[in-house]
Amino acid sequence: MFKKVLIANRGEIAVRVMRACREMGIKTVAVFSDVDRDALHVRFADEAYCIGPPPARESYLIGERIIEVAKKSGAEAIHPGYGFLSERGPFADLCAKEGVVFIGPRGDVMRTMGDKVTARQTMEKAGVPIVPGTTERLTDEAITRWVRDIGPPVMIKAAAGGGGKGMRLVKVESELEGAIARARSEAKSSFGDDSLYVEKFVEEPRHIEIQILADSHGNAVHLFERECSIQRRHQKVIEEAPGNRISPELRAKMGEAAVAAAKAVDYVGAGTCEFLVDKHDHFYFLEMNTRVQVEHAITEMITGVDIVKTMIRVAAGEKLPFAQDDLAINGHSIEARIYAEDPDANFVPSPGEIVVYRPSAGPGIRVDSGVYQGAKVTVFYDPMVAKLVVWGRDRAEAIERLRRALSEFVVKGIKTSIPFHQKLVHHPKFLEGHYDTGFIEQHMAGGKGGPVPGGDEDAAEARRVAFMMAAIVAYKRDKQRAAAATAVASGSGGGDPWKSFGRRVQMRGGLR
Ligand code: MV4
Repeated sequence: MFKKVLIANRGEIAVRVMRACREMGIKTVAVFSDVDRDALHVRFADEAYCIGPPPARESYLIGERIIEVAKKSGAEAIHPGYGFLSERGPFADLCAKEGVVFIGPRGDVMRTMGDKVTARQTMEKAGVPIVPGTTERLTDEAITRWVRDIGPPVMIKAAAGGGGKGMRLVKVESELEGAIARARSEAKSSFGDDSLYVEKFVEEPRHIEIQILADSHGNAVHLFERECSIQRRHQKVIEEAPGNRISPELRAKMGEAAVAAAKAVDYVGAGTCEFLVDKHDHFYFLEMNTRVQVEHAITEMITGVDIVKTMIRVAAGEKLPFAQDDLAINGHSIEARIYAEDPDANFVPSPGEIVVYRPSAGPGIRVDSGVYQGAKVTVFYDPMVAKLVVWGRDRAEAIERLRRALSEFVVKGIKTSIPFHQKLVHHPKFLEGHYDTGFIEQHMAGGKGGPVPGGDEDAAEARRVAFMMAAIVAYKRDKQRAAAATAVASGSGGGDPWKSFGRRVQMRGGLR
């Protein structure tokens, strides 16, 4: 087993990975940007290295620098968490070349799944049902012909896309020409690749995903499903495991399909197959996420499997410690993602200092968080501050506990999405467990954002970028003032009221 692992991430997932490492007797190395000097993940690590300025592309996304820290610190492996470098094929390749173990699948597997057209071809060959549509990159003429043949409604999607970017719904043929043009230009500007393909539109779908784990000895298992249909503008808000109204037969079929998907690409590590499930319980492969996901914890709660420890074990070459028949569902789990956003002001980011922080606790509660009382939430990174995860013997008990936990969670100094969650967990449709991906739009006032991305999303992105630009200006100004005023005390521990496991190191010379 590895003796030391570098965690190339921040926030709650970095802390989550460090907890797995600490249980396994593995030393941890954190990396951090200038603005994260006092972040929880830095305090949690046995050692921590500053890797650059706040914008991710100048710090958390610089693979070469992170590998340099791995070598300098003697870490044998890198865990990428989610986001940042986690699904970048070139980074996994670079790790392999530099002799550092990447805790995740190979770069070529990420590329196969990252390109939606190649992924569809691969799944079709493996016998995994895909949404009816094309498995080639198409010219405008070919798209038009295909849509005339099969008839609307269809979805035009970017081959390089995913998560809803570069996607257009075409309800009538007259919309086609404009939709193709907009999808191409959005795909070009977002991904630098304007290749498109077409799928039949699945009406009122549910988003059901299957967690898989695979080792390098040819073994793969699934850990059942998660129901992730409650999303707002392609951002998940609530997830449940197991799903609602999923029959044992459907569960078995979807699980087998996900394992077939993993085996088709010689997958190693933790991954997730996303499916759309229609009204008739037909399911269709949508995409595969080749990383550990935010919502992995609810699967841990119902299976008792530590997904993060398992991904570290298989990355070290160990066999999966269980077979499919060893796995079963116990109870019900729900996650509420708590964001630093104002639900009463159209979910604008709400950065600032967390003045009071008192997370929920007690029976059936797990809180995975990257913050603490006194910590600052900036606009540089994802606004999720905590995951509130509950477990109950059945769904009714899980909901009781979620309501209780939401009512006792205290965050002051910033606005959070907690009030939105409180409304949501009292909605009759939620209580029935009878909902699809249209839930927030149809049932939650103020949760604007349709099933199809449009100008709204661009506006939200523009607003986020504007926030970040303002923050960079303010950050530089504050830094200059601080430098002029005094030489800053270095190292950790001195007067620190919070437990820190290790030392923070300011990289010099080669690094910055
Ligand atoms: C679809 C679809 C209906 N039909 N594809 C949205 C994000 C991206 N991963 C795929 N998405 C969708 N693709 C076909 N052929 C509906 C969606 C969709 C959706 C999917 C999962 C979860 C939430 C969603 C919200 C709106 C639309």
